[in-house]
Amino acid sequence: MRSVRSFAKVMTWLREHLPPDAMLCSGAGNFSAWIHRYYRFRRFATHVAPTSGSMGYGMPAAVAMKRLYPDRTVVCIAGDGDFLMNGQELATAVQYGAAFVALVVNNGQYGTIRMHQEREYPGRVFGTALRNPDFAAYARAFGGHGETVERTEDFAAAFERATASGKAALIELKIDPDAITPATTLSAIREKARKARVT
Ligand SMILES: Cc1ncc(C[n+]2csc(CCOP(=O)(O)OP(=O)(O)O)c2C)c(N)n1
Ligand SMILES: [Mg+2]
Repeated sequence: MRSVRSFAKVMTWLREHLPPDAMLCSGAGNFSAWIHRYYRFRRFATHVAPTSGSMGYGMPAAVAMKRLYPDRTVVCIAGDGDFLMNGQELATAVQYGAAFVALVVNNGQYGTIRMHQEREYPGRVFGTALRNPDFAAYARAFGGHGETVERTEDFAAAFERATASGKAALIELKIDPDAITPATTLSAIREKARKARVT
């Protein structure tokens, strides 16, 4: 399966191309580590995210922010598990003409939980794999704009098309499930945990 090799490059592209007053909305999951590591917030109160770490927050937040600030760029960044908790808010976005762009960071899993599983019980994976829909088709079914990006270099054009559509838009980013944090991989965490268990 092809995948976006560098989510870091996607985030730095956004850092360099979004206006300083752009609003980023996100929920919870390991994907958010890339926002904190690579994006640069240049205005007060431009990151709308839950201090409680609740998943599903980004989509309704993005609808609200685009309604409050129709002239600003609003981007929701969601994990695949995160998005599926409130992705149906696309209906509200389309109904009220809230044209923001949602990025769905699809690694096919509840990555945060899988990371904890590998660290505490290496190789013992339970209930963290996700069977996902075709996210782009899902967005189009609501009357929004939907695209799938499988290569890092295709992101910029997809983002520009999504913005130019003038509709609520979704871009699915296919991400390598092994790329679990900006600094390490699932395989490395598993190996480290296995070695620590050998007595
Ligand atoms: C409402 C809610 N349910 C469960 C959790 C526990 N939880 C934290 S992160 C996570 C998985 C996130 O998966 P995903 O959105 O796909 O992001 P990834 O870690 O894969 O990048 C879960 C289940 C939570 N924070 N909020
Ligand atoms: Mg995920």
